[in-house]
Amino acid sequence: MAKQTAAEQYVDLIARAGVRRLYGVVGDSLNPVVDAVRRHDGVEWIQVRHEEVAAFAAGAEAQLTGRLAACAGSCGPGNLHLINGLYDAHRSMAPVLALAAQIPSSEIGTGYFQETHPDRLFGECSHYSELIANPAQMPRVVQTAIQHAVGRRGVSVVALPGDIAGKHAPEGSAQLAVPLDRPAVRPGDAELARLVELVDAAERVTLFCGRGVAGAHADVMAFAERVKAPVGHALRGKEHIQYDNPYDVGMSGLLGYGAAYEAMHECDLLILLGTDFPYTDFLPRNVRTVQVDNQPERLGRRTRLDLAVWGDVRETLACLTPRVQEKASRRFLESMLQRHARALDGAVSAYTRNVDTHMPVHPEYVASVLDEEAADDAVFTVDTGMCCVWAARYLTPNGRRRMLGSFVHGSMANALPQAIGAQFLDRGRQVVSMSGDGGFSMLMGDFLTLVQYDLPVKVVVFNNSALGMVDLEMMVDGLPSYGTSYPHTDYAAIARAAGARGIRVEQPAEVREALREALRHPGPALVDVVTDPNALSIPPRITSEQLTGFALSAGRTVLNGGVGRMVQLARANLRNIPGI
Ligand SMILES: Cc1ncc(C[n+]2csc(CCOP(=O)(O)OP(=O)(O)O)c2C)c(N)n1
Repeated sequence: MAKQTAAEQYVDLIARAGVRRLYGVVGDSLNPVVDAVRRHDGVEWIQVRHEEVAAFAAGAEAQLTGRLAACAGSCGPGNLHLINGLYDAHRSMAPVLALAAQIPSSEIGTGYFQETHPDRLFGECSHYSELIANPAQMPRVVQTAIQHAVGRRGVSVVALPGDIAGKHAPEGSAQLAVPLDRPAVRPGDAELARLVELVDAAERVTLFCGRGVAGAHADVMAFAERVKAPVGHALRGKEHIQYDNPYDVGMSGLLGYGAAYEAMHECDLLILLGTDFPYTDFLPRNVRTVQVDNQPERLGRRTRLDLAVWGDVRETLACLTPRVQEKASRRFLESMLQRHARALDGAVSAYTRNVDTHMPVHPEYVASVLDEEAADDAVFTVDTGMCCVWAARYLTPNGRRRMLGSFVHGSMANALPQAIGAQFLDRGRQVVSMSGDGGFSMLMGDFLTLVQYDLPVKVVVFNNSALGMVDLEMMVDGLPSYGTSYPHTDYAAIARAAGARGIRVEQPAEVREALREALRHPGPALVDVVTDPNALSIPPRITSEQLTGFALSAGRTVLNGGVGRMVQLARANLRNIPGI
């Protein structure tokens, strides 16, 4: 094999680890790597407009596939721009390898032009962050970085000075031993035995599910049936557990709805399955609680536990279900299903009145029509802000749709960049970015990336000319709105000027046809819907002490609003109850 440069070896290694795209912006110290990508058949360079977008896009790919994805930034400001997207990827447990190009190695430590220390800077948002100071480090440091990202699920960063990138790497092909399939984590026998005892001793069991139930739908359903348990979820559990679920009692949390809160507080055994749900005020204090998670550091950090079980949800339930006694009484389950249906019946009427004539257009109406018109396997990316509320309540999961957001890191402007990553992964799949006007305009430059690569992403801008979520926080806190409004902007005109399809919607009657037209359009399209900034009603029981940003809250349903097709699902579940 011909001698490779360190840059060539890097690209070869990531290609072998399954990386197909390297997102980034070129520049000086990064040029040898980008040139190596140009000459490599297996990896494509994706030229974005802002490195933060590169990191978000790689994070989206990794979240959708569970496989390694990659991004890169040039030295100093170039890689510094990656940081927010890398935080998001890391906290979403997305395996992402970031290449942070570094200034010439001879200059490090001298205050040189564009000098930063990426190996230190990225320490907090990565499992591994190392400088390659000698080309001989190349294969082993990159392999270690990949193994950290894949094995521990998060970000790894390799800092590579431009001069080292251009030097010859050690001869011979680079080594790479990356296990791609995750092992199952089976809980210990003693923990399982104690869990069986607790379940058998309980009369009313409730399950509360987070993202850790991914891939365990059938196991959760089988266990819920055996112990007649209502099943609630956190936002990140929704896409994995709410569909085909006769035990569904909705979502808990600030954006929650339905009877999840009641089911969690009125049971005598609460089992937290694969959730790191952070709002402790929503968790009961006087209920026996078990937590199951394959990351032991999460056990007990949100609430006091009677039992901590270190294991995969799937593996744990597969061991547990056959060992626990089947419960005969469905009384608790049925009463919670009824409470859930009643709660949703009340909620849905909050916005459906006059919705097709209400001006400005009600954002909940847009979300509900989008839910009906979007494909059964669509990927929705959801901006932080009010779009999270609309997505939580109106997107109907079915096991094939996916929903990505910045649900742990909570960054604005995530939706468009994540849509870019999702669409590169599969150009044939429908990808819809639910963008706030604040979020969209924050990283709007990368709308041009859609046009440049003819990516058929559909951007739906909920254009309320405001940082609406913050307006709401201020209102609840008794503060006057300040620093939250924008002058009105016609994003459809901007989209058209950029060379994409742009559709402006000001009338409710236009919503459905505009969304249909955009979804049918073969290329990038943006639907700019002028929406009502006063879209949510706050229940009177919320006081200023109770809500400080997202941090609060002792209430059950904090934000009132509709709940879309979930009403039908709740009613359908009631049909299975005899006598109703
Ligand atoms: C990068 C970043 N900056 C600021 C915030 C604080 N913040 C959270 S939501 C939000 C408003 C979002 O406004 P917009 O995108 O217009 O959506 P809306 O809530 O109006 O639907 C702000 C400023 C944040 N989460 N992330």
